[in-house]
Amino acid sequence: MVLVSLPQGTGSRFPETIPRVAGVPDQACSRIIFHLDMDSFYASVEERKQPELKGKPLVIGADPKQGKGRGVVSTCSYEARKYGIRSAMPISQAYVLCPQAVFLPPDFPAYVQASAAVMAILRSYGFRMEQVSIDEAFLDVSPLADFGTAQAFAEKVREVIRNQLGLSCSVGIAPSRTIAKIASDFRKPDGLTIVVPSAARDFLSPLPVRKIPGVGKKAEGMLFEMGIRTIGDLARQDVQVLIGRFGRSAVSLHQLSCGIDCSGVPERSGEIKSISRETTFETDTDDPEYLLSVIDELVRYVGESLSAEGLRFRTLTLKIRYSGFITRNRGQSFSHGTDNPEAMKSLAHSLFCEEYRGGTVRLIGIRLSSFEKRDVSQATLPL
Ligand code: TTP
Ligand code: MG
Repeated sequence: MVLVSLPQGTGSRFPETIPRVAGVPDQACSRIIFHLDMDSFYASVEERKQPELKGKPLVIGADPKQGKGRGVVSTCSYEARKYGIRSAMPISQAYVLCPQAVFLPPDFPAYVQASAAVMAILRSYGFRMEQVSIDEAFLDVSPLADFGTAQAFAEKVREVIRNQLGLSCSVGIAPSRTIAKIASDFRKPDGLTIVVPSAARDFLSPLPVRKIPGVGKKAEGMLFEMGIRTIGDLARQDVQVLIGRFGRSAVSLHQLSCGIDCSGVPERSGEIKSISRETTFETDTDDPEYLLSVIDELVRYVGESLSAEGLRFRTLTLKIRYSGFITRNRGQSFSHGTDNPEAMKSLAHSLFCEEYRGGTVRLIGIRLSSFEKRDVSQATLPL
């Protein structure tokens, strides 16, 4: 566990308030946000099924076909990461980096089931909760009143997940959602990082700007050109200069870099509006066959989430972002809800064939929306 400046034995001294931000009441910022992210999730579920895989480099994704395979890495164990393998990397590249790794195809039903078990544990504590992906969720644990109690709570949750599910996770606790997310990533795997309000700026300062959620390769490149590499560099930059370069969104980015951030956990709207998954390529690609294989993987992923939620969808939207940052969304709706995987796949393929006229692609995504509850007594609707 990493404890960032939690005053010794003084849990009850909290909540502190962070420096006042113009126009934002102090109260809005005195939150305690908990973020949990499972460690190498798909790979850990596979290791739980086959314990003999533990300690070996393990890659989950497309078939590498002796280095000739298409498709991408979904994730890999921390042992495989030592070889430079990462999520979204072409599987052929992963094979070159570590041919002796164990390569396994994804077993989505197993991951959806493990995810549901993790989320049920988190939900059982009764805090406001937001699940943001298959393996991560935020809780607003402000009712615990101080960071010391929140730390004890996080240790308990991690122990329950380890004992009941045999899986490890990393947790960040901080005064805001964004800082909690950065904190959970700070000491992965199996880490716990607490950032009290007064330590937020010092915690963020040495981290690379890329650690800020939403700062991707492109924004990172622009910041590098300005000589900004760390979040501390960003904090020292004149905010007007940043606005000139990035627009108004630079204001909250700059405030965050100074440790000032009020993002919280939204009220659960009750109904799921969409299920989506996207992949940003390590290297932009213009290979349609490869793009289709990635679409198949994304379709499988959203399809499993759809069935875990007991839903049918009517609208599928394909998103393609080209290298020049032009983004195109193309969607189509069925007249009836369906959860048929083949229907999903063929619609996604036909949208791709309509949309794609060549050019290098940076990101591709699939979104399902317009849901209906699945009637369990009904058979799967045909296309
Ligand atoms: P992540 O939480 O991003 O990754 P992870 O849990 O494997 O590893 P970490 O310890 O760094 O958190 O994603 C959760 C799962 O989502 C991951 O196990 C596989 C899947 N996934 C993909 O299929 N493709 C992707 O590009 C990414 C990033 C994740
Ligand atoms: Mg994870």
